[in-house]
Amino acid sequence: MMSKLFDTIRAKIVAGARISDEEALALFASDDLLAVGELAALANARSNGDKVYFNVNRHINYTNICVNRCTFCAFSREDAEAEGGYTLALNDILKRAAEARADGATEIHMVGGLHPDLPFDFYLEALAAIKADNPALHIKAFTAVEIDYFARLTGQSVVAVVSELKAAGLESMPGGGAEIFAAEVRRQICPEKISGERWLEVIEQVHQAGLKTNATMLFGHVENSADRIDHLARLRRLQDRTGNFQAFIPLAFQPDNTRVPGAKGVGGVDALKTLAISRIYLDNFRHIKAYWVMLGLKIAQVALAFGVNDIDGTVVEEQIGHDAGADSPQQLNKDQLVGLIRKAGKLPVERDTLYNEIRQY
Ligand code: V47
Ligand code: SF4
Repeated sequence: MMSKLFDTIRAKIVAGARISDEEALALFASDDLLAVGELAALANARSNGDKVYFNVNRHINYTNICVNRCTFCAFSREDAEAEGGYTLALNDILKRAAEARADGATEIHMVGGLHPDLPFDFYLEALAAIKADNPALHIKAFTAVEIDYFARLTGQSVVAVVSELKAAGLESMPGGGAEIFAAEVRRQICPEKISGERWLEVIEQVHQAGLKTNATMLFGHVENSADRIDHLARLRRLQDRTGNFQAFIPLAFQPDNTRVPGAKGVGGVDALKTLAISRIYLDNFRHIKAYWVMLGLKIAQVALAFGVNDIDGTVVEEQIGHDAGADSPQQLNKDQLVGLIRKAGKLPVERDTLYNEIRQY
């Protein structure tokens, strides 16, 4: 029976047709990890060949103070008095950006908590100052959650907020804050956060403003397979309308220091299956990214045989996953990324944020 499922899906991939939600659910139910992975590898090879992308980037998390306090988040703090609470001054941000540029970075990935007191001008000034110092550095910053927060903070529309951020130097957005769209799951893991519907609505407006973004899915907490498929289905529909998603990034939940009852984190089999099914289901996403910070280097490398064609970047300073117990390194250098990809039998390609090729190795 299962082999019929795999035959049907293989035929669809070859014909460029889409799999249904029921077929995706059946893949999640299958124990044949290698068969799922092989289909994902086929789908990936058809659009990306042997190429695996990475970039040289640096993360800057400007504050961990956040009014939301999602239960899965070990990074956030209630206020400045809480132990470990911090907010970077503009100079600290600029120092990090200057170091990134000196290290050959092409991208700054900048996100943070929803700070109760920082004015919208703080973010505009940070963008403008980074750009003034480093005109060639691409700034990928803020999630839909932050954009919605800025809109509420300023009493402006999403369109107006995005246009000010763009004018100050924002060039694209990462994919965070999506978590799992289903309301019942959000009620348990991020009751204060904007709804899944709002996340999609904000991103649609960002796409209409001409910015590319990524999309993520936080998996391995309280959600089930149907919730994951629902999440993928909503992303596939939005991508049909805008085409401005670049990469999809399943984020493996890290449970340490979090407040999600009973959540154990993600095993290697589930991680690989989820990446593979994402590749097969999201036929309109060109790039599926294995974020090594959350997956660990070994699973991220093996994922390259399971439909993944992007292994993220050098990262340099990561708080969100490591505060929650991720046992990956803080940073990788270019040689390590190239080595990981090469030893998986793939062709390492350094890219910029918009997937222009910088160099093949
Ligand atoms: O939105 C928070 C997640 C996200 C935990 O777009 C956690 O290129 C696992 O979105 N365990 C931020 N995940 C990170 C993110 C990202 C990372 C790398 C590349 C890109 C990209 C985007 O991290 C949050 C949330 O979903 N997160 N806590 C945790 N305990
Ligand atoms: Fe705040 Fe984001 Fe952490 Fe939620 S995941 S508590 S919104 S920093």
